[in-house]
Amino acid sequence: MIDDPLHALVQGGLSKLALEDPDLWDAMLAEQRRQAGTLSLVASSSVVDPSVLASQASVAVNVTAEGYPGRRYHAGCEAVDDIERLAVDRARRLFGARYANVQPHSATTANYAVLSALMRPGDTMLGMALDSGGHLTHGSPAAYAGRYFHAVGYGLTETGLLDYDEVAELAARHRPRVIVCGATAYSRTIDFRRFREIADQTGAYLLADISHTAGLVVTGHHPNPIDHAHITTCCTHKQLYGPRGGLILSGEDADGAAPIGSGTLGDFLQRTVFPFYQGAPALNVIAAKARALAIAAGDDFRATMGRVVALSRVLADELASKGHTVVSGGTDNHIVLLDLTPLGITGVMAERALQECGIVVNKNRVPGDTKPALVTSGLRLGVNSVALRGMGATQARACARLLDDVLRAVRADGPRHHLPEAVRDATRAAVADLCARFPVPGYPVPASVLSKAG
Ligand code: DSN
Repeated sequence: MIDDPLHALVQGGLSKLALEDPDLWDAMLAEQRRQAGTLSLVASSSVVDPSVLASQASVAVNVTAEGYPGRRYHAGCEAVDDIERLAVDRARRLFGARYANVQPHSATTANYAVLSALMRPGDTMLGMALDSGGHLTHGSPAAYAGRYFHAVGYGLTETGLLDYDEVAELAARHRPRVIVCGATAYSRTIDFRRFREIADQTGAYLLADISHTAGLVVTGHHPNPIDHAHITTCCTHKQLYGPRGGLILSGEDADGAAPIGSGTLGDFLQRTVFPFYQGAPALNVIAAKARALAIAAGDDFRATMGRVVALSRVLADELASKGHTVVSGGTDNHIVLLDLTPLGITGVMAERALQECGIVVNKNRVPGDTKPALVTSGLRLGVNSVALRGMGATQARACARLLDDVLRAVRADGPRHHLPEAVRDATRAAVADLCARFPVPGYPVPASVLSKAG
């Protein structure tokens, strides 16, 4: 028996859950087994360290604490103030930022807080178009940003590279209040300095959303936008391997004048999150953010990010050498975007066929795609999770082989897909073997995974 309240509480909770709520327990167990026994190549996901998981399962969840450390609207916040201060300090240090706000519930929330504080409905913003690799919050007509603001979208050149000339031309023509840079399905380096030049020439605020590349940024594998953008946002669950949540950061501009109202940009951003956009923060999630940020400052994380870049390149090169169409001609980050048009299958067919084999990916529109978002002509692959599992170039080549086998074997059967049984079984066996040999560090390997491995 472990005699400390943190262990006792969580262990007691798990025992109670197993006993009193078998339906929920079984579903949670099934999810843990699914993750252990499948190969996740979902670019927007990663895996939290068990200590991040434990931080989120803490009693900080019970505290209502509107406001900020030392200035709360509720009593009893001394310990959670320390938790939030730790998270803020760690975020600032990790990104080299002067200002950090760790309260946003997600990067979507962070983006909308910033956009709706900087702009009035109908004001103009310029962001990467969703079809070119941007995010819903960057101005898609399907989302709040595109509905409430006059959103203009920029895209890619014919060779699939971000079209900075188009950004400059659109900025000069439309004079946006905010330019958003950052992407969710773009595999190349983003030149934040160039974006800032364009923003300065046209009097716009520059917002960099680095949700997808935050881990590469903090380890020096991708340029850091902190001192180029006025404001930087990111989520903590994609490449920081943290809990589901967001951050707002600012560098040299943080001490400049607030866009609206008194004080500095940093003061403005504080007001923007609370009371303008959010109520009470989730302090247990902030505890988990603090833990993830500490891990992201360590050598193991740096090594993981090194593997991310290396794995991704090998995956892109191998797939290209097997004749697949890699959008943007390759990758500089964790993303490999495939255009499946030459194969005569849709993204959803490929996604489902791969899932049958234990490989989890997501269908994604590609530049110029004419298919709807739930069908698509492309697949987005990402290597955050497999890099954490310790896989290297050899395994990246193995993954490319498996992907190639399945993508070449799958056939359109009306709107459905057909995958020959032999390909499915062989791929499943290879996936099970990889999963058993490369478990997620700190996660127990379920017996069901070991038994399927060769
Ligand atoms: N932004 C979406 C993605 O990149 O998949 C979901 O987080």
